[in-house]
Amino acid sequence: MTDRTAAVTRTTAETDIEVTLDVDGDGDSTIDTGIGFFDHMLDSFSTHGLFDLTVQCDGDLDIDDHHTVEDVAITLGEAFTEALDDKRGIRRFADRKVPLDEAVASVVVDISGRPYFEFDGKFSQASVGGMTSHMAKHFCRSLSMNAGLTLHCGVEGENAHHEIEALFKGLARALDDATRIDERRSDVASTKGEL
Ligand SMILES: [Mn+2]
Repeated sequence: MTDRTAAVTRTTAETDIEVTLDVDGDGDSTIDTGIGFFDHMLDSFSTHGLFDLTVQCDGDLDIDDHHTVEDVAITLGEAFTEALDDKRGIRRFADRKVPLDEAVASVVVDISGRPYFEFDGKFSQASVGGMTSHMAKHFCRSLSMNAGLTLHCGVEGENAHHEIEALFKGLARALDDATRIDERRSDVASTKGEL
């Protein structure tokens, strides 16, 4: 199998981002976005998806967390698109439910090349650390749009730290499953012949 890696840089007036990704890694990460809780979530995503991930973001946190979280998701989505290339042999579909104490997140994904996003649930507190809770939903949407994912997420609980962390873990596990190579499949998992 060829390497499934990517290195993507993205610079705008709002953020300056470098992401490297190895889909077939072992969960090593170096993350610095300037938002401690967001770093914790990306570290968790790497650990539970067994993705090697570096994220360096210099964003306009003097305004708020919006551009930083959104643009990291866009850049990470572009990295998945680049790393998965023609998506030959991948399982494509996956679903995971992950609990964290009272919270449960569900993630259903199709690496379809057809971006579509649905979200069911609310976060119990408005923010966690320096991250606005609704930006966790926006992260998933932006990842979906830029990695070409059909993505359905849901979350319930009483503690937003738990809710968001369960969501990132569920996203990691579902994407780990969906990106696995099925050795029986020599082509692309689509009757169209492409994804
Ligand atoms: Mn935590």
